[in-house]
Amino acid sequence: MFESGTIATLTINRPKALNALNRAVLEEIARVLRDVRHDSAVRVLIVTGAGDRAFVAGADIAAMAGMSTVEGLEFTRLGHRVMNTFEDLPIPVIAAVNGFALGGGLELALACDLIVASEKARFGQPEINLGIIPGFGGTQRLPHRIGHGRARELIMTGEMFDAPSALAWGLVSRVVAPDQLIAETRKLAEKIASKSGFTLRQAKATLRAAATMEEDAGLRFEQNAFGALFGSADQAEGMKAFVEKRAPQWRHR
Ligand code: DAK
Repeated sequence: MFESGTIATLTINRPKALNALNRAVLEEIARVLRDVRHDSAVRVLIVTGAGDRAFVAGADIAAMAGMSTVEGLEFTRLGHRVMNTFEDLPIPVIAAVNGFALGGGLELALACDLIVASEKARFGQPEINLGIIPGFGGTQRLPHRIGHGRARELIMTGEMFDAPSALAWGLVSRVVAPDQLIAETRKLAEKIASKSGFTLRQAKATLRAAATMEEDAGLRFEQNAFGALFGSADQAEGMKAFVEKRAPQWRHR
């Protein structure tokens, strides 16, 4: 389910199976993300789950149960492609986690820039209980977000954790009442969308470099991105507006 606009919302809509990700759902997400990438009107994307029980309860276990090695490989490739596409979107992406975010569901949230959680949210990488390990990027993205020690314990025990723990560990940036989740996430999205879209793209690319590059390369990346902003319409406008004591009128370029 996809609603477009300055702030677009992608809702994973398979509530009977707690929004578990099967091939059809992953392919649909990939299609929506292609549209988002080419829609210059969209400045922030919110991702959430349908219903009040789950964000995404993981990859579809019933569908995976009978997979051959080749099918499993194809499935994990498709999943990685979708997670990478989220991470590679040039605009900020916010996960609004309304319930269970387990396995592939937590991995999907980890591929987003920010996570806002309902007080009812429950997180975890329970794959170990199924005789597998996280297969959509969790072994790499979870330690980047919350540190190696905690990530090791969570992946090796498969234990779930709640929203206050997720906040304390820096996984989520806000925890809100369940009935306020979408409104609060939209408020955050609107605040971000009120900035220059062009500058936000540079900020996102540079922040990503912090996770994917060695520090000296990342610092050079920052210098280049910072330098490239000089000469942009919005750098000129932002500084002129400050001097003239007025709000900037962003041109998003
Ligand atoms: N897949 C398929 N169906 C699921 C599901 C899932 N992950 N999670 C829940 N469901 C379905 C249940 O089967 C049930 O369906 P019906 O029986 O009603 O038809 C319905 O959703 C409601 O669930 P429950 O009846 O179980 O509800 P409860 O409140 O009792 O329990 C729960 C909620 C979230 C604690 C429980 O459903 C649960 O433990 N679900 C599984 C969570 C989980 O283990 N998630 C991780 C999945 S593994 C790979 C690529 C990727 C991955 C791995 C490998 N390669 C191919 C290499 C990623 C793996 C994962 O994400």
